[in-house]
Amino acid sequence: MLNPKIQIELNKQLNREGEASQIYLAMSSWAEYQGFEGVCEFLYTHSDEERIHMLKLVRYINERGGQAIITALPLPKDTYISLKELFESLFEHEKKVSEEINLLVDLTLRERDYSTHNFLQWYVAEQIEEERLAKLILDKLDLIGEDKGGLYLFDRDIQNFHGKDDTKT
Ligand code: OFO
Repeated sequence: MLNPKIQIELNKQLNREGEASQIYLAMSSWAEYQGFEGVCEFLYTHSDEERIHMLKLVRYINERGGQAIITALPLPKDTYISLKELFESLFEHEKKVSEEINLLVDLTLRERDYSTHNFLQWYVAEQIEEERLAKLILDKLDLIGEDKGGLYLFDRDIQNFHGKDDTKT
Protein backbone atom coordinates (compact mmCIF):
# COMPACT_ATOMS: atom_id res chain seq x y z
CA MET A 1 0.00 0.00 0.00
CA LEU A 2 1.26 3.45 -0.88
CA ASN A 3 2.15 5.74 2.02
CA PRO A 4 -0.59 8.48 2.05
CA LYS A 5 1.92 11.35 2.26
CA ILE A 6 3.82 9.95 -0.70
CA GLN A 7 0.60 9.46 -2.63
CA ILE A 8 -0.32 13.13 -2.19
CA GLU A 9 3.10 14.28 -3.38
CA LEU A 10 3.19 11.86 -6.33
CA ASN A 11 -0.22 13.15 -7.37
CA LYS A 12 1.09 16.71 -7.31
CA GLN A 13 4.03 15.59 -9.42
CA LEU A 14 1.91 13.86 -12.04
CA ASN A 15 -0.09 17.03 -12.48
CA ARG A 16 3.12 19.05 -12.80
CA GLU A 17 4.19 16.70 -15.60
CA GLY A 18 0.80 17.27 -17.24
CA GLU A 19 1.28 21.01 -16.84
CA ALA A 20 4.72 20.80 -18.48
CA SER A 21 3.15 18.91 -21.40
CA GLN A 22 0.54 21.68 -21.83
CA ILE A 23 3.12 24.46 -21.57
CA TYR A 24 5.35 22.83 -24.22
CA LEU A 25 2.38 22.16 -26.47
CA ALA A 26 1.44 25.86 -26.30
CA MET A 27 5.08 26.79 -27.02
CA SER A 28 5.06 24.44 -29.96
CA SER A 29 1.93 26.00 -31.39
CA TRP A 30 3.48 29.46 -31.07
CA ALA A 31 6.65 28.22 -32.84
CA GLU A 32 4.61 26.71 -35.67
CA TYR A 33 2.65 29.94 -36.08
CA GLN A 34 5.94 31.85 -36.28
CA GLY A 35 7.24 29.52 -39.01
CA PHE A 36 9.85 27.72 -36.88
CA GLU A 37 9.11 24.21 -38.14
CA GLY A 38 12.05 22.49 -36.47
CA VAL A 39 11.44 24.11 -33.07
CA CYS A 40 7.79 23.22 -33.37
CA GLU A 41 8.53 19.51 -34.00
CA PHE A 42 11.06 19.49 -31.16
CA LEU A 43 8.50 20.93 -28.76
CA TYR A 44 5.65 18.66 -29.90
CA THR A 45 7.92 15.72 -29.11
CA HIS A 46 8.90 17.24 -25.77
CA SER A 47 5.25 17.80 -24.90
CA ASP A 48 4.47 14.15 -25.71
CA GLU A 49 7.36 13.03 -23.51
CA GLU A 50 6.04 15.02 -20.56
CA ARG A 51 2.69 13.32 -21.02
CA ILE A 52 4.46 9.96 -20.88
CA HIS A 53 6.15 11.08 -17.65
CA MET A 54 2.71 11.88 -16.27
CA LEU A 55 1.34 8.49 -17.33
CA LYS A 56 4.24 6.66 -15.66
CA LEU A 57 3.23 8.32 -12.39
CA VAL A 58 -0.47 7.54 -12.90
CA ARG A 59 0.33 3.87 -13.48
CA TYR A 60 2.77 3.67 -10.58
CA ILE A 61 0.36 5.20 -8.05
CA ASN A 62 -2.46 2.90 -9.13
CA GLU A 63 -0.26 -0.19 -9.26
CA ARG A 64 0.80 0.47 -5.69
CA GLY A 65 -2.81 0.51 -4.52
CA GLY A 66 -3.29 4.27 -4.53
CA GLN A 67 -5.45 6.46 -6.75
CA ALA A 68 -3.96 8.85 -9.26
CA ILE A 69 -6.00 12.05 -9.34
CA ILE A 70 -6.05 14.19 -12.49
CA THR A 71 -6.65 17.89 -11.89
CA ALA A 72 -7.38 20.93 -14.04
CA LEU A 73 -4.27 22.65 -15.37
CA PRO A 74 -3.35 26.34 -15.38
CA LEU A 75 -3.69 28.20 -18.67
CA PRO A 76 -0.32 28.03 -20.48
CA LYS A 77 1.36 31.15 -21.86
CA ASP A 78 0.71 31.36 -25.60
CA THR A 79 2.93 34.21 -26.80
CA TYR A 80 6.70 34.75 -26.68
CA ILE A 81 8.79 37.63 -27.90
CA SER A 82 11.58 35.39 -29.17
CA LEU A 83 12.94 31.84 -29.25
CA LYS A 84 15.36 32.93 -26.53
CA GLU A 85 12.53 33.92 -24.21
CA LEU A 86 10.75 30.66 -24.97
CA PHE A 87 13.76 28.46 -24.19
CA GLU A 88 14.63 30.50 -21.10
CA SER A 89 11.16 29.84 -19.84
CA LEU A 90 11.50 26.12 -20.68
CA PHE A 91 14.83 25.93 -18.83
CA GLU A 92 13.36 27.66 -15.76
CA HIS A 93 10.45 25.24 -15.82
CA GLU A 94 12.75 22.22 -15.97
CA LYS A 95 14.82 23.56 -13.07
CA LYS A 96 11.64 23.93 -11.03
CA VAL A 97 10.57 20.38 -11.86
CA SER A 98 14.02 19.08 -10.85
CA GLU A 99 13.69 20.78 -7.47
CA GLU A 100 10.28 19.19 -6.96
CA ILE A 101 11.65 15.76 -7.86
CA ASN A 102 14.49 16.23 -5.39
CA LEU A 103 12.03 17.13 -2.64
CA LEU A 104 10.04 14.02 -3.47
CA VAL A 105 13.14 11.83 -3.33
CA ASP A 106 13.96 13.37 0.02
CA LEU A 107 10.47 12.57 1.30
CA THR A 108 10.73 8.92 0.23
CA LEU A 109 13.88 8.56 2.32
CA ARG A 110 12.30 10.20 5.36
CA GLU A 111 9.24 7.94 4.98
CA ARG A 112 11.39 4.88 4.20
CA ASP A 113 9.50 4.20 0.99
CA TYR A 114 12.35 2.58 -0.90
CA SER A 115 10.22 1.35 -3.83
CA THR A 116 9.13 4.89 -4.66
CA HIS A 117 12.69 6.05 -4.07
CA ASN A 118 13.83 3.54 -6.65
CA PHE A 119 11.02 4.47 -9.05
CA LEU A 120 11.97 8.16 -8.86
CA GLN A 121 15.57 7.56 -9.91
CA TRP A 122 14.38 7.46 -13.53
CA TYR A 123 13.00 11.00 -13.08
CA VAL A 124 16.22 12.20 -11.48
CA ALA A 125 18.21 11.01 -14.50
CA GLU A 126 15.65 12.43 -16.92
CA GLN A 127 15.80 15.87 -15.31
CA ILE A 128 19.60 15.95 -15.61
CA GLU A 129 19.26 15.23 -19.32
CA GLU A 130 16.49 17.77 -19.88
CA GLU A 131 18.32 20.55 -18.06
CA ARG A 132 21.49 19.76 -20.04
CA LEU A 133 19.59 19.94 -23.32
CA ALA A 134 17.80 23.20 -22.46
CA LYS A 135 21.13 24.78 -21.45
CA LEU A 136 22.77 23.60 -24.67
CA ILE A 137 19.97 25.17 -26.72
CA LEU A 138 20.22 28.45 -24.80
CA ASP A 139 23.99 28.57 -25.34
CA LYS A 140 23.44 28.14 -29.08
CA LEU A 141 20.81 30.89 -29.14
CA ASP A 142 23.22 33.19 -27.30
CA LEU A 143 25.83 32.58 -29.97
CA ILE A 144 23.33 33.24 -32.78
CA GLY A 145 21.87 36.42 -31.28
CA GLU A 146 19.61 38.21 -33.79
CA ASP A 147 21.28 36.73 -36.87
CA LYS A 148 18.46 35.53 -39.16
CA GLY A 149 20.64 33.04 -41.04
CA GLY A 150 21.77 31.59 -37.72
CA LEU A 151 18.19 31.23 -36.54
CA TYR A 152 17.28 29.53 -39.81
CA LEU A 153 20.04 26.96 -39.31
CA PHE A 154 19.13 26.55 -35.64
CA ASP A 155 15.54 25.79 -36.60
CA ARG A 156 16.71 23.30 -39.22
CA ASP A 157 19.15 21.52 -36.88
CA ILE A 158 17.31 21.48 -33.55
CA GLN A 159 16.07 17.90 -34.03
CA ASN A 160 19.69 16.77 -33.85
CA PHE A 161 20.13 18.38 -30.42
CA HIS A 162 17.50 16.14 -28.94
CA GLY A 163 18.68 13.96 -26.10
CA LYS A 164 18.28 10.24 -25.96
CA ASP A 165 14.67 9.14 -26.17
CA ASP A 166 14.31 6.76 -23.25
CA THR A 167 10.82 7.85 -22.25
CA LYS A 168 9.33 4.55 -23.22
CA THR A 169 11.42 2.50 -20.79
FE1 OFO B 1 9.09 15.39 -17.03
O1 OFO B 1 10.72 15.89 -17.64
FE2 OFO B 1 10.71 17.73 -17.96
O2 OFO B 1 9.68 18.32 -16.74
